[in-house]
This record gives sequence, C-alpha cells and structure tokens, in this order.
Amino acid sequence: MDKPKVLIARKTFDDIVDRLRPHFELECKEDEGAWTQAELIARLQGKTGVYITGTEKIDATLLDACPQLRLISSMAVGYNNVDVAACTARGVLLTNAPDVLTETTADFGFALMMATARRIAESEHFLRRGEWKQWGVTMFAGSDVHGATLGILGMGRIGQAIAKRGALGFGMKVIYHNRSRLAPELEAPLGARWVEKDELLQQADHLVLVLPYSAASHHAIGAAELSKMKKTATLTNIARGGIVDDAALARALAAGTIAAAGLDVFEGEPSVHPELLTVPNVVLTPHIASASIPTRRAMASLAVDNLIAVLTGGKPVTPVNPEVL
Ligand code: 8YV
Repeated sequence: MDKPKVLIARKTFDDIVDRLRPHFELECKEDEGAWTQAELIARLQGKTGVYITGTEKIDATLLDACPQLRLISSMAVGYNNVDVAACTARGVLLTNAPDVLTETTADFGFALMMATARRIAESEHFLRRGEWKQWGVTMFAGSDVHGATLGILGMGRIGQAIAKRGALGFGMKVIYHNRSRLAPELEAPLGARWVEKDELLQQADHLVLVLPYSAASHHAIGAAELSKMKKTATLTNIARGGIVDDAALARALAAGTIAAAGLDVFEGEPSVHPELLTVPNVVLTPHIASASIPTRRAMASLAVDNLIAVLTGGKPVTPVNPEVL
C-alpha cells in the first residue's frame, strides 16, 4: 500500500522530520520562509497531512482546494491562522502545540517587560550611535520591576507562568483579567487577584498581554484603553498582532500617554507600523518568544507526534477540534 503523503510546509529540524519517513511520503520546504498561498495549495495536492507553523493561512478556500487533506498539524500553540470552523465542517482535524513552549515564552515575556521598563534597548542604541559622552543621574532611568504591580491580560498557561516569575521572583503584586477566574488554589500561591479590565488598566505598572487573538480580542488595547493606563506604565505584547491597535500605540508612545512598550508581535507582521519604528520608547522583536532551540525542537516534535499518531490510526496528542474524530 502506498504511504500517505505529508507536506512539511516550513523548514524544520531534519532529525525530527526524519521520524516521519518510515510512515509517510514526504515533501519538505527546503529553505526558510513560507510558500505563497497559491504554491501552498499546489503543493498540498494529494497530501493527507500537513505540518504548519503559526503563519500558514488555512481557510475554507484552501480546504476546498485540497479535499483529501485530513490533518493539519501546527507547531504553534496559537491557531488564529486556521479557520477551525471550516476545518471541522469538512472533517479536517487540527492539532496544535500547547504546554511545551509555556516556560520559554514566559521567560521571554518577562525579559521583554524588563527590557522595556529598564530601557535596555533604547540605551543600547544610544551607546552604539556613539552618543554616550558623559554619565548622568537620570540617564535612561526607567521604572522598577521588583515590587511593582504586574497586570496580566489573559491568564492561561503562559500568563500564569509570567505571574509566577513576577510574584515569586520579583515580589510583584499580581492582578489579572480573564474571562474566567483562576481556581483559588492557583491564585493563592501567586497572590493573584482577578480584576475588571478597567481596574487592570488603571492599576498595572507593567501590563503584559497573553490572550489569544479572536474577533473578541481585536484591538483589546486601543487609544481608549491606553488613556486609562498610568503615564509611567509599560505595555508588553507577546500574544498576537491585532490585539493592540499599533497605530494608536505608536501615537500614545510618542505623546507619553504610557512610558514604554515591548512588542514581539505586530498587526500585519512581518510588516511593522512605520511609526513604531521611529519612537524610541519601544522594544521591538520579531515574534521570537518561543525561540529557544530546545523549545522549538519540542514544538516540532509534538507536531510530528500528532502526524504519526493520527495518520497511522491512533489518537491525536493535542487536538484542537476532537469532535471531528
Ligand atoms: C510560534 C507562537 O513561534 O506558538 C505560537 O502560537 O506564536 C509562536 O510560539 C510561531 O507561531 C511559530 O509557529
């Protein structure tokens, strides 16, 4: 019997991909970067499974053009690039990669928040430009992280891991807003308190966004929300572009509505709003929060586990829409 055909739509770790070879006939993207949508659809012809990242767009048009596709295995935890309802309607299973990236992503979120509060990138650029002629008492003086109020919008696994770092490592007071409250036994060790969104905006010294992107979270932080924050506050977004209105944020940073921002994700990335590139009080990174080698390997490995399990007749490890099974 012919082996099922699987497309590896993004270059990934060769030794991990090799685990698929005994089971499947593979076609692999050989270079970095993504195929165009038309090319992705062309390559998917005849494929039963596909390995994707958080950037490939899987929509009804693609699914209708690839009727033999049964499994979409993503190495990302977030899946706003996939139309899950369209998958489910066509009996296509989606699997994602939760848990394996939680701690690494929380490390990065905390690092980005600290870099933002302590003006690390801004001062480094100043030094590289050769502008450091003398030391000054308030030169690049920022705000403290230890003992400050950490606000978290979206208190899932990554939000809780950031709260743990703040509360236990830096003596921060933790407040959060989420659709549902954490169980008391999860709140207690962090001293975390659920608050309304407005209170979160008003009280946080450092606000970190860790909520999934959806129509409901589109522009959850815009001009109105930014105007409720403290002038000394920082905003860190490691969640998804589109949760923040980047144009409004650039204006708020220029006007001093808030002190600074750290952004790992952008609306329409890899494009970045041009005004964000010109304001000094923002730290910009190219969507790398989960980018440690061990974690990227674990994410790839989980995606491969899902492909092998599902397409050899087993149970998915981390299904998003198990109702199709
Ligand atoms: C990924 C992410 O690096 O997992 C996610 O949702 O945003 C990142 O960890 C990216 O999507 C690549 O798949």
